[in-house]
Amino acid sequence: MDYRRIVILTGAGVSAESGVDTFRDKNGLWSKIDYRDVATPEGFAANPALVHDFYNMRRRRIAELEPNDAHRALARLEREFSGEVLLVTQNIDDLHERAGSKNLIHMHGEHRSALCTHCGDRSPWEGDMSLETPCPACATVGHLRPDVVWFGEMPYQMERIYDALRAAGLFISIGTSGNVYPAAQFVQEAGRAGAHTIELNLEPSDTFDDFDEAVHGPASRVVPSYVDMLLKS
Ligand code: BV8
Repeated sequence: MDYRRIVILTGAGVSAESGVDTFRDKNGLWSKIDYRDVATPEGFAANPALVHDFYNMRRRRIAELEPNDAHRALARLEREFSGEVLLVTQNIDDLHERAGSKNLIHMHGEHRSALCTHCGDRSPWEGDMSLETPCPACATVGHLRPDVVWFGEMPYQMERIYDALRAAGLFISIGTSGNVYPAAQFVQEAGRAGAHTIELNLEPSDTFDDFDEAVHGPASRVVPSYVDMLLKS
């Protein structure tokens, strides 16, 4: 198993044991609120205050939480693996960074970032945001939005991600249900380019059949043991 380059995709499941809500599980976020109202440009145009409340609530919650053993094991893999490790997350939380991951892409944006729809500036953001909040760069009011990728919008750094998938020797998918595209299609992209593909998830995902291998169980258990195995091999 001589993998030179590893690409890892994570979803909400990697942060579940830290207390971050997932989206599509029984008591997931989308069972409490319609994603069209809070995670689409149309929803934001129709009711920006509702969307700001939704992301302000999640930003406050995530600030109280800590990374878990799965986040820490992935940071250790990046530090100790002799080859290249790229971590692509669909999550907007900052638990991977707080666990020490550096080579990281937030393809769906970050809750600790603000995007101005007037000047296009993206700035680090702490605390609540509202329609009255002036843009840190152009100072205009009423144009600030959470810097997250909503449905119908183009995810971030897609070229860099596709280049890495096509050069990967190993593709690992962790804590994602395989419902949302283009992320759900990454396993096929990597597999087509010859990568070995493995799913580490609580249960089989909707793209389970696309993987060469799978280990099912809580991320805080299956990720550290898989990383141990990789670093020993
Ligand atoms: C785009 C915002 C053009 C931030 C999110 C093709 C076919 C069909 C539809 C489409 C298609 N192409 C595009 C679409 C439309 C759409 C889409 O996919 N719709 C779906 C619903 C059908 N996609 C888009 O609009 C995307 N943009 O396509 O642009 C384009 C096309 C090609 C190439 C480039 C561009 C934009 C999508 C981004 C939307 N924004 N979030 C936020 O508020 O957070 S998506 C949202 O869902 C989150 O970001 C999240 O990451 C993503 C996926 O959810 P998961 O992370 O997988 O979470 P989920 O709850 O579903 O699953 C959790 C999993 O963890 C479960 O499997 C569970 O078993 C497991 N688990 C739970 N606990 C644990 C665990 N595992 C381990 N341990 C545990 N303890």
